[in-house]
Amino acid sequence: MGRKGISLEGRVLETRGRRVVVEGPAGPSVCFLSGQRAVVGDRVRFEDAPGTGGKLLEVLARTTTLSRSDAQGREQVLAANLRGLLIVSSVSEPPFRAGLVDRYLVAAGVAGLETAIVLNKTDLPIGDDVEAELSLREAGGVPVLRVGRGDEAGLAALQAFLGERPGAWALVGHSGVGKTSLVARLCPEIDVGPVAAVSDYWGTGRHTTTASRIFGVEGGGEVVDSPGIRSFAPAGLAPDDVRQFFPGMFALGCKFRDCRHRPGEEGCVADAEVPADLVASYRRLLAEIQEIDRRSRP
Ligand SMILES: Nc1nc2c(ncn2[C@@H]2O[C@H](COP(=O)(O)OP(=O)(O)OP(=O)(O)O)[C@@H](O)[C@H]2O)c(=O)[nH]1
Ligand SMILES: [Zn+2]
Repeated sequence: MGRKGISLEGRVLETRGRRVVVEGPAGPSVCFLSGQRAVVGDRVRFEDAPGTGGKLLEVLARTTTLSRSDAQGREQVLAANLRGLLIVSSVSEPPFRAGLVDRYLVAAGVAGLETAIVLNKTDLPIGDDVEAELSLREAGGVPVLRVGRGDEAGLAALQAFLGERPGAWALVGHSGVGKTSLVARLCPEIDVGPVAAVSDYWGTGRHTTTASRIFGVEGGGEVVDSPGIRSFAPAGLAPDDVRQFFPGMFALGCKFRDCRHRPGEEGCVADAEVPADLVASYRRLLAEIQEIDRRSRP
């Protein structure tokens, strides 16, 4: 108990109700929240009390936040200080949805996060349409990584990608694309290494269901898996967000700097400079967002 009373700094690795696991200078410790709202990734000050559970003192300023709005329209922070979003999609089962990928790309841009598209289930036959959609976004600057059952090289490439980009990457994507399976493949040490040691702190065994958690990836890097984030439907986007963050569409030399690249817009170079299919995807998302935006105004 010698350290009691000393304020330490650490990072929230895992949240579960009113308790969080904080990675501090001397390893992980369980802390109790006292009024604060800490989310996974938060940098915090805490007071350690080994054995009895430490106390969270303060949540430090966040560099990035990933948020959604709840049913009452209030902002709810899902994770803090993330580096990026891994947008997980699948070749099929469920079908690849370019529109959802685009929404995530724009939402990540708004939140100041890096992005990569992870195409999973490459063991299933890939349609030309999926390849074409991916190429367009890759040409727009978004890294595309491919993984699938039995593809060890693809998995190693994803691990290397994360290892070269330290910081926490949250997995998002449609239900069934394989996020859980992917975390298990990225972090094969889950049941034996330091991650399991963290879970043992709960005193309820290893296979506990957790609200949110940062996992260390083999070879370095980190992924975040959280029910709130994985089912996070990018909402609250504004038409201007689409203009600013849609891949391959934000650095065009149109006559007007705030050009929204709608069909026939004066001085717009989008049709001349960007592949037609990407412009079409952009306009589809813009139209959807404008419609939502219009309906939400009185
Ligand atoms: N063919 C194939 N199937 C896969 C692959 N990865 C996962 N699956 C299957 O896809 C289904 C969904 O996988 P999950 O990992 O539960 O998907 P998830 O994205 O976590 O789904 P939610 O928890 O609903 O968000 C399971 O039946 C997996 O066995 C893969 O690489 N290839
Ligand atoms: Zn334009």
